[in-house]
Amino acid sequence: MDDYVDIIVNSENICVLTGAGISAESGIPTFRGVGGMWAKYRPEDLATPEAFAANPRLVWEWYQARREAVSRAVPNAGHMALAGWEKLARSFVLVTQNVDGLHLAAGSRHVLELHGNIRRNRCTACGRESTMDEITFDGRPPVCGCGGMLRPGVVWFGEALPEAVLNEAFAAARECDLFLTVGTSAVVYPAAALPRLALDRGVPVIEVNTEETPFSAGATCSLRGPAGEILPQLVAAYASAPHRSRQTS
Ligand code: BJW
Ligand code: ZN
Repeated sequence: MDDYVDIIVNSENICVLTGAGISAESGIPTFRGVGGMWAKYRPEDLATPEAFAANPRLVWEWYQARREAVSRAVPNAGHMALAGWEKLARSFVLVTQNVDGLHLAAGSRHVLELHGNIRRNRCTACGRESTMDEITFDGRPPVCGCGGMLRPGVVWFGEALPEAVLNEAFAAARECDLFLTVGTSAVVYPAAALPRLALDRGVPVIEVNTEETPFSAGATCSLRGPAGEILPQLVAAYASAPHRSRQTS
């Protein structure tokens, strides 16, 4: 890591892409890899519009169980470190694939939720949005005031990501001078295109992950370990750089 501290501390416009791995230390299971949810469930059985149309009850049960885990979870040292980093950098955009809302709970402000938020619902008929606290789940898929069936407010395979949010994420990847990927297997598009876009511009891309990923070999630097341990070290180095201490004192 020491070889890359200079690159990190001299960066001012930072873009970070996070995935399920950053919330693993808050007790939320990842999708793939060791202990991942999809060792038990096939994504096409649960996270597609087709799966929902075929068996809305099964999909709702899965999401309600995950919502319970999310509502018990609190941000960990990795989330907190990113929230602190945002306060130190000139520009800091936090793009997340996570639907658990833990970056906002940690105090991060410039958060782009690419895949929606599990705490929200959307009516499949009128599009009205509601929160998870506004519904009761008695085993049957809940229904909107208009009579339409509600669905979780997340993005499933084959669905478009929210356009304005995605555009802002691409702009951040095009404008940053440092890009970090944290706790993502980097296999789901279009999110996985963001670090590749930064690399193609010659911008350093630092990966933080407990395991090797398909992106590791191409990354400028791959830091192997838990985000909750590595991110606080990066932020401490960033905060204590001599030129930055002068600016903030
Ligand atoms: C730690 C750690 C610790 C553990 N510290 N690290 C072929 C090529 C290109 C694209 C496609 C293709 N075929 C199909 C597509 C498109 C498809 C796609 O990318 N598929 C690939 C799988 C091939 N993409 C889509 O369909 C997207 N939409 C789209 O393309 O629309 C086009 C369109 C345009 C216009 C009109 C209509 C359509 C949508 C993708 C939606 C993804 N949705 C999900 C579910 C969200 C809801 C929910 O939560 O239920 O999003 S899938 C799931 O994967 C979830 C995640 O956000 C996403 C990414 O996973 P993530 O975050 O990387 O987690 P993991 O588990 O994979 O990795 C965790 C990592 O953490 C691991 O590496 C661990 O090692 C590490 N780790 N502990 C640090 N403590
Ligand atoms: Zn409705």
